[in-house]
Parts: sequence; structure tokens; C-alpha cells
Amino acid sequence: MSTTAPHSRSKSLWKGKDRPADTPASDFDDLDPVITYRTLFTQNLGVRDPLRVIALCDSDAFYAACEMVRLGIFDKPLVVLQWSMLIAVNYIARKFGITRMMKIQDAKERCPDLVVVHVATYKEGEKEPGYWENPDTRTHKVSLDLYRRESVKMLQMYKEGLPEDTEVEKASIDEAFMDLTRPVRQILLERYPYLAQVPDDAPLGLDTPLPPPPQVSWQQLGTIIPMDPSNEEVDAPSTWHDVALSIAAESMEKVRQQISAKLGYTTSAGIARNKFLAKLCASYRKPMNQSILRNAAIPNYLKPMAFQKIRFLGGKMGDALANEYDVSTVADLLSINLDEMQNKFGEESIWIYEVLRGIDHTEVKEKQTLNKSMLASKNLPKPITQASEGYQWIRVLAAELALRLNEARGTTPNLWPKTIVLSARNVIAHESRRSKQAPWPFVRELTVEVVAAAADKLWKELVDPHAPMKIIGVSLGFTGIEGVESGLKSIDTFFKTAPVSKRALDDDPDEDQSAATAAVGGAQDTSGERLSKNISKDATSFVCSRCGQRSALPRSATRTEVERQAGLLALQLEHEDFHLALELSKLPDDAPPVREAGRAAINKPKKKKRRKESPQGIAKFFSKS
Ligand code: TTP
Ligand code: CA
Ligand code: CA
Repeated sequence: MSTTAPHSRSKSLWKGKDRPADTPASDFDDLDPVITYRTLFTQNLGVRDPLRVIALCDSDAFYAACEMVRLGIFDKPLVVLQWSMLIAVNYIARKFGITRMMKIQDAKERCPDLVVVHVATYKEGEKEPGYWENPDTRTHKVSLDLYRRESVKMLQMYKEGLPEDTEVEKASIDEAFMDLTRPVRQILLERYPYLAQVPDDAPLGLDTPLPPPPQVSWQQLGTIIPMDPSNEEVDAPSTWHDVALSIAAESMEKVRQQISAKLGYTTSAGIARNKFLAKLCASYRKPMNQSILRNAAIPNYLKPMAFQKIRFLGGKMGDALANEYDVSTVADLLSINLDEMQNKFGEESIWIYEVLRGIDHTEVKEKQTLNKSMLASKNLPKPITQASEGYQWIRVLAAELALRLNEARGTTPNLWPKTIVLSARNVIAHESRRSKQAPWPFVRELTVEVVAAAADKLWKELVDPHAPMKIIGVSLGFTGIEGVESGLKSIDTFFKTAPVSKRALDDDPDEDQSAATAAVGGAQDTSGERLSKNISKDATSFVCSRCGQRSALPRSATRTEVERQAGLLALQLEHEDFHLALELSKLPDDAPPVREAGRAAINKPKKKKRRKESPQGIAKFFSKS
């Protein structure tokens, strides 16, 4: 039984003159590791699995593609505009030399037939975003809902279309990482059943290297990044890792075709041994393509690359490296040994050292798909100088939030936020951004009106109508969004709701909880079937489950149904303020920042002011200047 001598190939690749004497011989040794039966049978090698296969799939000209599908336009140059900026350019338009950073006028000059689509916007008084004529930043707010929705569909298709056991991690609105290591190993063992058993004559038992793999035929599997870009004829015998890559490539090709057929979006993928390399090679040849980076091709692929093009090495860190060593390519930096790098840039710079060698041990991990917070914000083109001017924007933001939460509930039913937060940037006041929050009551139907009513109330608390103001930004958000299974308990402690419904009458406490639709929602239901225990029969008062206090609406506020609903909601919110201090202390400290561009993170409640620590070690190269 013969296997390729370990490391031989990678070593020969690095015999070039530029290989510095002090670079340990082990730099690229793991490119062709010996794979034994033990390796194959060990299930939990994790990120150090030598047969690890990762893919990154990114949609081509994503926003433009969404608009093309929406409009049914597939054969024309098209760009997506946000105010006067191009934010996405389809590949037909790119042929005219149109790029993202271009002004719309310049783009039209290059291509008079250009289809120009302005992103959808929210407009005051409208429940849903739309494509209006001449949207104006003074009166409209950008909506990315369509792209978010399509992104969710695509992610779903990856999950359904790839073999079971594939880990899928959303990486951005239009891309996802997949860890195919486990399913690929399964398929490998099915396809080559002789691997499933250690042969009787295996000299080292489980530690015997696997027999030589079959030569992989890469046809139909994508673009193979050559081992030697100057001579594509140069190739090497396949390794078992290549076989694994080819199996992953089959799965990726299939799912990408499914997405294209079902949703109409073309994608480009990169397939390699880790996330860093998968992401890097996904753009090797775009669009509609997948590129495969075999281990043997890694050195020559990385070496000539300008290291400042590598993600995270573009900014200050890249500049610091470039200045320190007066170099520009990855190859140049390979001469710097780990000690030296760590001395200069801190312990953590080991990741740079590794990335330059094509090593990345970051896991692909499915993040909680639901964002625990949701924020709608607007930078105002014309500052608010009177408190009354705020309500129009609140309605716009409320419409966006209501739509987004309801949509999220479409994929994850029973999703509910804990808190509603309103914040405003007042450039006159001492404190530039202030926010107010209130626990979010459990209403059965989340409408724009309900969200706006709660936000209006917060606005009144936040903004003193008599004080001078120049508010340049307003945002409205939900935090602590959870599925009701876990969330209801906390909601339940807010408003002890045990609706008098058939289910609630059952003795099963879980049933009781799932049926506990709402405090206010129960009251909304005029049939009386779901009236909450804590809300009075006539739905004009409620009893707080925590302090037992009854709060009642004044008679004047109960003349109409709408008045009563809004009044009761306001009353509950008001009462909950009483308990707010306690709840605030329970809010997670690490609420994830909202990542979409232009969306500021929700202000966390101010705790004790922490002294700002200056970043240490490598961190200082990433801090904002
Ligand atoms: P990208 O994936 O960076 O770009 P793209 O999908 O438009 O084009 P490519 O085929 O080269 O991948 O971004 C995805 C979407 O995110 C893009 O369609 C629009 C949006 N976006 C912005 O709004 N502003 C930006 O600066 C960038 C980079 C993207
Ligand atoms: Ca893209
Ligand atoms: Ca992308």
C-alpha cells in the first residue's frame, strides 16, 4: 500500500529562492497530510479535520438581481440606486464599465439604455414600502425588506438543498458559509466502501494511511485554480482531500442550480479547506461560477496576492505591516517569523501569520437566525426643531418595524420582542443621543398603529417640547426578540395572561402558554373568548401580575373601541415603566449590534460609566481613528 510521502509536494513548491532560512519547514506542511483510517473514523476533529471542506456562496449583483427578478427584466443593463448613489450594478451593466462608485449621470452617459431602479422606500402613512416616483430623502426612508426577504429564501434553500448535516452560516445579506465536512465524509465512505474497514493486512492498524485515492475528474464541477498559474499543465495526483472537495463541489453545483431555477438568482461559490480561503476564491471568477482551491494550489494562489487585499488586512493593520516591512505581497510577508510578528503586533497577530499561510481555524456556525434586535432608523435631512414634527417619522419607522417583525414571524412564528426603544440624536442637547424604552406588551396583532402608539408615548417622554431641539436622527427598535416558547415566560410575567379559551381551560400548562395570545390582544377580541384574567371584563382596566395593582382607564377614554385599545396599551406601558428599572438590568449586555450599513446600534441603557480602555496589542490596528 503506497501513499504519497507526506509533505513532499508542498515542500517542493516552497523550494523557491524567496523561502527564507528562518521560516520553519512546517509552514505549509499540512497541505498534504497523511490521512489514516483513524482520521477517517474520527468524527469530531472539528476545525483541524484534514478532510475539512468549506464553501462560501455569494449572490451575483444581489440587489440588482432581486430587482431583475421582481421586474422580470433579465436581458438589460440594470442598476439599483439609493438616492443618487449606485449600490448594485448587474453584470450586463458592468460590461459598459459601470461600477458601484459611479454617479448615476456618468452611468447613464456610458449606457443610455440603462434601467435604473431606486430601492423601495417607506413613505409616511403607507404600511408598506413601495417604488415611488422621485423618492426624496426628506420624506422617505430606504427599505431593504425585499432583499432581506430574498436573502432568507436563499438561506433556506441552502439548508434544504445541501445534504443533511451541512452546517450553514449566514455571512451577509447575500452570502453564506457551508461546512460540508460531515456529509462529504459520509458520501466518501459510501462511494468508496473499501475505506470503511481497516484491511486485515494493514501494517499499522487504524493508523495505516489510506490507499491512494482515485484521480478526480473536475469536469462540470467548476473552475479549478491551477497549481502553477504560469503553466496550467502542471498538476499533481489527486489527494483524498481533493476527492472531498469534488464531492462538496457536486453538492454546491446542485444547490446553486436549484437556487437559480427556483429563485432566479445566480451565485458564485468558493470551495476550499477553510472559511478564509473559500471566501477568497469565491471571487476568483464571477459571476455564475464556482471555484475550487485545492490544497496544492494554495501557495501559488496566495503568494503573489497583495496582502492588503485580504479581508482585515486592508486597513490600519495592512498599512502597519506594509510600512514596517516595506512589502506588498503575501510572499514578502512569509519571511517574517511568528516571534517577530508577535513582538511587533502582539500575541494575537498569530492569525495574520496563519492566514498568510492559508490557515484558518474559524468554525462555520449557524448563528441564531433571528436577530435579537431590530432597528429602523432615519437620518433626517431636515432636523426636527419642534416636538410635534417627530410623529410623522415615528409612523414611518413604526411601519417598517411592524412589517419586519411580522415578516420574521412568518418564518419563526411566535416571535416577540421584550422591549421597544426609541432614540433621538439631538445635536443641541448636551447628550447627543438619548433613548427611552418600555417593555413591549403582548398584543395579538402587531399593527403599525400599535407600534406607533407605543413610540409616540416614548417620544413624549424623550423630547421636552419646551426645550430647544435640533434632532437629526430618530430610530425605533425592538430588543430581546425571542421565540414565544422561551419568551412567553417572560412576557407572561409581565402580563399574567391566561386567556379564557378552550385551550387555556385544559390543564396542560404548556398548552396554556401557547394559547396565551395576549393581554391587549385578548381585550381586542370582542367575542370575549380570549379575555385575559388580568384585564377586566369590560377591558378598561388591568391588574399587574407583579405588584397586583389595578390600573383603570378614565371613562372619557373608553368611548370608542380604538380609544379604548390605545388607552389600555398606553396604560400598560405606563405601568410597566414602574418595573422598568428591574427589567433593564436583565437586558443582555451583549445585544448584537445591528449590522446593516446605516443602521446604528440601539443605545444600551446606561450603566455605570466604564472608563474607556485604549485598545491593546493588535486591537489598536482595528480601532477607529
Ligand atoms: P456584494 O456582494 O458586495 O456585491 P454584489 O452582490 O452587488 O455584486 P457581486 O456580484 O460582485 O457580489 O454586496 C451585496 C449587496 O449589498 C449589493 O448588491 C448591494 C449591497 N451593498 C451596498 O448597498 N453597499 C455597498 O457598499 C456594498 C459593497 C454592497
Ligand atoms: Ca454578491
Ligand atoms: Ca456579498
